[in-house]
Amino acid sequence: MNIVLINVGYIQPLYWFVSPPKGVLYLSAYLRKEIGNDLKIKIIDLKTENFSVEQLIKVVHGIKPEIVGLSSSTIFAYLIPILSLKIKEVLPNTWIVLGGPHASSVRLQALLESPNLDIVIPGEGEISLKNIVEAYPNKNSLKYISGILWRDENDELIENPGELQIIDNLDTLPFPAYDLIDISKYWKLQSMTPLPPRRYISVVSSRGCPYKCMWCHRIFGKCFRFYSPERLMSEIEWYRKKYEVDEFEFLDDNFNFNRLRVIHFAELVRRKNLKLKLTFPNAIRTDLIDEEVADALCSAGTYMSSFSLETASPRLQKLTQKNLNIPKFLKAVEVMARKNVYTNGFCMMGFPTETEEELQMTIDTATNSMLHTASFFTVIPFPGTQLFEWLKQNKPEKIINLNYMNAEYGSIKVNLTDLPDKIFFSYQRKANIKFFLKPDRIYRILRVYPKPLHLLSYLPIYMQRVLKGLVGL
Ligand code: B12
Repeated sequence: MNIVLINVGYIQPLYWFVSPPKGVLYLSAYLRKEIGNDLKIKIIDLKTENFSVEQLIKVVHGIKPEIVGLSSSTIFAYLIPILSLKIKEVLPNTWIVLGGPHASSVRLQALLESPNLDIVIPGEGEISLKNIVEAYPNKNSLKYISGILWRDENDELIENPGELQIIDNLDTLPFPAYDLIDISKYWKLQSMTPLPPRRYISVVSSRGCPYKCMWCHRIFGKCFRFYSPERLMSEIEWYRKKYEVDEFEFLDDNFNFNRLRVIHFAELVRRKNLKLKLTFPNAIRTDLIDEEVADALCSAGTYMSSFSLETASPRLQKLTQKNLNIPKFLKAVEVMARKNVYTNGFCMMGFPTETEEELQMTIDTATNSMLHTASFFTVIPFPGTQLFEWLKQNKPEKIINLNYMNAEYGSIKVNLTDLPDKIFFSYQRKANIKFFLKPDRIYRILRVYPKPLHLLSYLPIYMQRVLKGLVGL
């Protein structure tokens, strides 16, 4: 049997961050392990291949797969109806399965948006996709796979009862199938870590997060499941040997939720005397970092990490259920910065009911912190989040005309506050200007940033943010 898994999306002119498509890499490895060599899997990452729809269909048609899997976030979901239509036109018996963030966000809606889509898997995909592969070509037997959504032979949309089956023990997962992509293509592109292109592998060592931040999607649920330190170490050693890399980028939901795991992992790195370079552009819950965890992270090789403040307003921390301990956040950033870790901050501006004082509070707190760089994102309500539901109930006018197409940072104008647009957006300008023009910050960035000249490549993004603020809406 042939399967094609497509990572949907394109690199955008002002947002060129690309990450190896770990969703389809995990799925492929699992299918290979469970089903064996009868299965031939082809991964197509549209972001690196940059195929037009016609080129893509030609490649897929040439393979004649029984199943095509599409992996998409909501911002590229506009491509799903056209891709599934064109695939069905040339391969009417092929099942088209959608998974990934968009599927998890909109669930049944995805089948309504794309009349040629057969199946939606709203969450962790390994076990359900394996069950689907085993069910092919008997559509009726899909009714036995719990938690999936599908279209039957009569065009009826069906939501199977029960939860998706998930992997309880992540140590049992095979290593992601990096051999099915050309990893060197990603080494020439900007990864999620704001550093120059380099040889690296990106690692997801845990799934799920018990926190309840209202803007977040919980693709992997609230239960924190994780690789044991030994498993994490063996995966890293495998990559070092196979790809000759010593740099690893972590993209967990919450890498340090279990502090003992971090400490034990660092101990293994020390015992094996590995010289690793670790970055955490996404994976850290900052107020859980104490001195010992900071030491562990740094001794294991951490030299860059993002720290998510989101908002400095205690009221909004509570309302949004992030419940970050702000003094602990600031302390942890300081500890890491003093250890020469390049610290990048994430802030969110524009929560419903957010006031000017609260916006200013976030700007001041970030500016006066030891963060080297920071992004001041606009709050975007994605379907399927608690934030989206809150708006549906309380301020439906704010979401009525939202168009997520290409809604990466900076290119979507959403103002969920009660402030006039002009005032709200002026705070983002203020944030960038105040934060980045602080003289000691520029000095500190240049001192710690591994390749200062590379910073010039961020100028277009930075100028875009500032200019947007300057000219208002
Ligand atoms: C790495 C990352 C990025 C990278 C790369 C994203 C990419 N599309 O390649 C970059 C930096 C580009 C990025 C940017 C953004 N991101 Co982002 N990002 C992530 C992050 C942290 C990790 C993704 C990952 O590798 N996960 C690990 C793999 C194993 O999981 P997975 O891909 O979800 O795959 C599993 C299941 O989803 C499913 N599955 C996946 N694909 C398929 C396909 C089939 C056929 C099946 C059956 C199943 C299936 O099975 C897989 C294994 O269990 C996630 C958070 C998270 N925890 O996932 C957010 C996340 C994906 N990002 C998110 C957002 C909002 C964004 C931005 C829009 C933010 C912004 N405002 O600018 C931008 C723009 C996105 C873009 N251009 O695509 C949201 C997506 C929400 C949505 N509904 O689309 C997430 C979920 C964060 C969150 N918790 O809310 N992001």
